Amino acid sequence: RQIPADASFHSASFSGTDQPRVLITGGLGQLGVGLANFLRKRFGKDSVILSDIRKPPDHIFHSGPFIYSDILDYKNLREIVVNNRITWLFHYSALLSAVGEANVSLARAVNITGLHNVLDVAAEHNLRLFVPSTIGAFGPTSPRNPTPDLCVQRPRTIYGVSKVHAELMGEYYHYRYGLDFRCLRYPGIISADSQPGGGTTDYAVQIFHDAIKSGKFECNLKPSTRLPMMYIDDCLRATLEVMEAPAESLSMRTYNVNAMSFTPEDLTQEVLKHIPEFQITYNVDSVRQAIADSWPMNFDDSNARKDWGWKHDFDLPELVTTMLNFYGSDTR
Ligand code: AKB
Repeated sequence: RQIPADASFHSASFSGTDQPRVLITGGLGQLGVGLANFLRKRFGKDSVILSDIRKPPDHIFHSGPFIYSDILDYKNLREIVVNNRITWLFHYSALLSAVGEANVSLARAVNITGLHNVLDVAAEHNLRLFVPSTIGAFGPTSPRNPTPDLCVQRPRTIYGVSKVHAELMGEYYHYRYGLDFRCLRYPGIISADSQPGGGTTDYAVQIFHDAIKSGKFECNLKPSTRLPMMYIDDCLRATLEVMEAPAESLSMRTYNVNAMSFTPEDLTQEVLKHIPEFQITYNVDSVRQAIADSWPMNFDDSNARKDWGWKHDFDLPELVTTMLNFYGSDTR
């Protein structure tokens, strides 16, 4: 692997006016397909390649370029970047918080070793690299209400540890080699057409499916558990906005982004406005509850708002209306 010995190659082959050629890793997770569709509207269908190690469903395979890519296989990754003249890489492969605790060695391989491959290929080929981080990069000793960008980060999950590692490694490669690394710490992301898998904030997606399907939902967090959340449209827009922001506007390379904070109780009250017969019960999962209790309750994203003009569109009422409308069952 050949990483430049200094930062002199910085922006040698990419200028902000070029149309990017995009690769998305971990493309069949909660966010990849939505991001691909969003970027394809902006940059053209063939400019955005979705990749994963899993076989895509037909509708995804036919909606635009899809390729096999294993982030643990450095040569495979490099071949894809070279053959497709990739200039922007969105690295979405990761095991999330709850599933990571159930399989620490796999989480360590995917989230840490995989990131090393991605950083090296991005540095070697002068890519602009986006890596999502998370509220999970904070822990019980971080200030939780609100949580600023810069504070103590001592997460107690392998997911959180791997994300702090990603933030620090990306920033190190930026300062050491000139890598154009950009990172947002996402709150829990709520999406209608794609499912999360193995996260602590998943309840806030599942509740809509179950409310529509059966009018009932069993929640695995306590009613008073407050966590930062965001609707997927805001998440995708924030991601593109930070990627397009002029480098001079970025006073740092890892930003908190936020939209709202709510508890299962708050969310239930809002769902009840649409489905008065909705019923929630609680069956707390101790692993998820311990994780949630160590995470931010409110996220301070004032630097993102100040530096590159971040502004969310969806608060809780719009989120609930949109999610229920998506399933065609807004009963008002
Ligand atoms: C999880 O719950 O693990 C993720 C996250 C907040 O990073 N959704």
